[in-house]
Amino acid sequence: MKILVLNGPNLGTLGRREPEIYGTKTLADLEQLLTGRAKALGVELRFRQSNHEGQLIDWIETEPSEAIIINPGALSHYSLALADALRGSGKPVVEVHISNVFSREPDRHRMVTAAAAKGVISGLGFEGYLAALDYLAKLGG
Ligand code: CA2
Repeated sequence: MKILVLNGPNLGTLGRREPEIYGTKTLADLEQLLTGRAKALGVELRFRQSNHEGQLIDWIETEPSEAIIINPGALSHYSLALADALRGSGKPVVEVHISNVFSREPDRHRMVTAAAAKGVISGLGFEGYLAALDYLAKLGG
């Protein structure tokens, strides 16, 4: 089984800013953590990060995978285009947020892309990605 792991705007600089919200670990640390778990599960992961909405949509449309884990970053709160692409993929999607968006500013409580996901995990840090991976691996495909 192949799972596409997408991270959206600003997540390429994880670990370098606002550590009180996002922690001190980098995107490379996250990828290493997930790769370890994926090996144990017998799942193949494909990692992509972009600051651009259109690039994320292109990957959703073209990257081969049976399921998607996505942290759309702030695009979660307003991108109907990204929501359409996720819905259009017909694949099981789990949306992950490192921080608990519901304990933050009201603008972050609006979750547009979440409606296109099977489920959403918010506030568990990198553990949220691991939980998403475990769940999707169980679904198989
Ligand atoms: O909690 C999350 O994972 C977020 O998706 C992160 C997004 C934010 O806009 C969402 O509301 C929640 C990106 C925040 C800025 O990215 C940074 C990355 C590294 C260091 C500082 C900020």
